[in-house]
Amino acid sequence: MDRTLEQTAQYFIDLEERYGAHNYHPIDVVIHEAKGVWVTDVEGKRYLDCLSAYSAVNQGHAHPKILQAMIEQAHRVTLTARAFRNDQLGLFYKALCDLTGYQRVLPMNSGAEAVETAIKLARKWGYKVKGVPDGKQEIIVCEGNFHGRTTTIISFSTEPQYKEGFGPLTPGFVVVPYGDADALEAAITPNTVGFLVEPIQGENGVIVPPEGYLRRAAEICKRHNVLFINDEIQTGLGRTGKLFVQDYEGVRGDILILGKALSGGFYPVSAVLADDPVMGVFQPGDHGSTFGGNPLAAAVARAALSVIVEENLPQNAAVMGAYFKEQLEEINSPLIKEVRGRGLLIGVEMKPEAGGARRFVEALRDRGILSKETHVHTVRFAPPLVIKREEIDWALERIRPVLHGQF
Ligand code: IF1
Repeated sequence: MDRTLEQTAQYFIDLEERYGAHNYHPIDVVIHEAKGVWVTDVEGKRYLDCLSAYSAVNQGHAHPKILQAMIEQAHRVTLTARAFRNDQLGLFYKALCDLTGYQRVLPMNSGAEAVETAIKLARKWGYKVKGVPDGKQEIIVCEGNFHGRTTTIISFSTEPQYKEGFGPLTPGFVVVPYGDADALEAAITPNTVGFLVEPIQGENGVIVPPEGYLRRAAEICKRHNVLFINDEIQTGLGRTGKLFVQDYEGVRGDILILGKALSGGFYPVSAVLADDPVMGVFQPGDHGSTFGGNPLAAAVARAALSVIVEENLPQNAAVMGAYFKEQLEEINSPLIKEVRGRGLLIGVEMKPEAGGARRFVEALRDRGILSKETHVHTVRFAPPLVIKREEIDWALERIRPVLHGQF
């Protein structure tokens, strides 16, 4: 089929390369549209999406219920600013609190903004409630953490590239090994106000901590009057087979941070959840955001939450994820070092002699599977939670030869 230049992938790649900042090294697939687990590129090729925009489209691309909610609200009003009230925000607050059992919500936009909000909340709580002198507040974080890209957040990253050249960095953070509850307890001082952790480290390569780690960490935090701050921006809202990873161990973060799938990928929506004793330290004027809690975001998020519940997505992620992971483990390729994950958050770490995950990701793309490498050697598989078994089987037929190096 003859295509005009403007219909070729290369045309769009060249535009991005010429005019865009080079802060990413994307896989060269130019997506034109998407529905459910499938995406189609500008040349009509179809792919099964095994990244879900880093777990932002748990509900599947272009979910009709969320789309409908967005269109209807967009026709009414999209942004009022928090100088005034609107008829969507309170409904969103209630839906999120009813679903999670938390008493209060602070709505933001990006995940990083929600993490920054949680950091400010913990520091303020430490100062006003725990009595830590202002400026002395400490927050403990983990080796291998990923919580976003703002200057404060990368200040406590342990990934040199994420922080090099971005100084001066924000002080007040203490790094401990991930998965080591004893190291956490040893790092606590009278000035410690919070422990910020991902219950499964996504960007670090889908690192699942030892069984009981979250429970022990939460107990240690309680015993030392330290806020347990659980970042479930990537792992939350059904991704790992329960609504939240914290549910596996009966843990309840003093602060719970959500984002990504909170909007089903339609709009940047994030939120910080806490109960009155913590959230109550914020007074009018302490914190805010132009778009945070806008009526369009609230309407979209309410629909996104109802899809997760009505379509029983956590349960589907548990069943499909167990099957997907078991099948990946059975591939038994000499190039695979380990298959890790929970629910539909799965990482396949290749051995160093395999030459890095990128070439496998590109071979998978050539066969119609979209995935992404992380930390050089790990291929991440995280399809939308609406995926069916026959779609996983379709993917496995293409994944098996590639992970055997047959390409
Ligand atoms: C990129 C991956 C990276 C997150 C957790 C907060 C945020 C994220 C646990 C910040 C965001 C995104 C960012 C994006 C790629 C992706 C990602 F882990 F999901 F794969 F980078 F590590 N907490 N993760 O995972 O949320 O501000 O982006 O909305 O920066 O390349 P955000």
